[in-house]
Amino acid sequence: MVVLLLTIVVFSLIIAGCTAPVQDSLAADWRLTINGTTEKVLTMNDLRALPAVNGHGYCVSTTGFRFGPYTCKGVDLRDLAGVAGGVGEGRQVWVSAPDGYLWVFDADQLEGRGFVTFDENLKEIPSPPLRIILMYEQNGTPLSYDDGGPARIAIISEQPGVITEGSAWVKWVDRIEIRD
Ligand SMILES: Nc1nc2c(c(=O)[nH]1)N[C@H]1C(S)=C(S)[C@@H](COP(=O)(O)O)O[C@H]1N2
Ligand SMILES: [Mo]
Repeated sequence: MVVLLLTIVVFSLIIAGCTAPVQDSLAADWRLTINGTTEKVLTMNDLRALPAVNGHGYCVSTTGFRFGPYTCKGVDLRDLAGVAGGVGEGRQVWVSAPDGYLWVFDADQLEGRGFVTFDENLKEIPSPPLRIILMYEQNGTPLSYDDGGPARIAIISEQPGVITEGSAWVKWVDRIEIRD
């Protein structure tokens, strides 16, 4: 009986060891550098400890391919900038990733304005209030590498069905800079 129990325990540990850590190490090895008036480096636990926002996200690539709709959870970009001194009047936020990809958000966009938005038929619609977040959960699960994880920019809205341009959805974000 004891042997059987031990066998079960050992096998459970082996199985857990083979499945869980892949996703875990993606997040565990990740660091986010935020450069403002000061510079801060955050871990995934630090990111998750900041106030979380939820919303609907849906984007389209330049080729017309749609990604989503998703429910998105993350941290407002203004709160992230706040960690390193905040976004001053009229400044920009530069968001980049290890592959060299960079996207710049202006002061208006940080307030959720000035984005081009589409309905599900890709017909342009007036933009509702939006929010830029650094997303770490998509549809209730940690963001996978293929989806741009562990952390990716998402442009979210309160109501579903609002599509934004995919180019702003920076994948694998590891650096945020506040610039003039
Ligand atoms: N780091 C990074 N993020 C990125 C990109 C990229 O090349 N690198 N491409 C952007 C563009 S142009 C689009 S449309 C979306 C979806 O791109 P995908 O089709 O390569 O997933 O991700 C955006 N985020
Ligand atoms: Mo794109």
